Amino acid sequence: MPTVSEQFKSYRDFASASLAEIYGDKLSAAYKVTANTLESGVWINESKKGVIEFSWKPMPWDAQLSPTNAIASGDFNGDGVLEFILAQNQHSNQVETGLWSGNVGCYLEWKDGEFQVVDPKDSGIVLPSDTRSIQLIDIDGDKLDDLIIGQNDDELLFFRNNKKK
Ligand SMILES: [Ca+2]
Ligand SMILES: [Ca+2]
Repeated sequence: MPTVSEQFKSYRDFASASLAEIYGDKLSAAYKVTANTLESGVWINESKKGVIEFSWKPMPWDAQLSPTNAIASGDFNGDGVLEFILAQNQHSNQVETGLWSGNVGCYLEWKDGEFQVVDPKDSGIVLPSDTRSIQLIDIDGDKLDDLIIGQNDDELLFFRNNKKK
């Protein structure tokens, strides 16, 4: 809605406006949907013989700071358990929404049935832009998965897994 920037001269005016003030009479004709949760998380398969069952496990608060566009999982540290790397943020929103740049990506380990957030200075994974995709690929032929990360309107990023064999 390009008219929003003309209609509201400050972020304060926009932030304090009601939906009716922003959308006017178009609001009553809008298609409405509802969501039960907006959290990022995983479905855990807890099926037993003859009984299919999944449980929902939301990711920790750190992972909820920005929308997640892609997730890669792999045993990046070689301990036999999967880790998760989240590509996050969104910079292509409409003007009334603004940038969603709440996180620098997220690296999660799984320990004792819970996600553990690994600090970016320890994981080496820093993705502050609008990251949209993650692919695992062994770039250097050492049989360890490395990462190629796609960013919206920006260069590709390569992360080499430097875990010692
Ligand atoms: Ca692991
Ligand atoms: Ca490699």
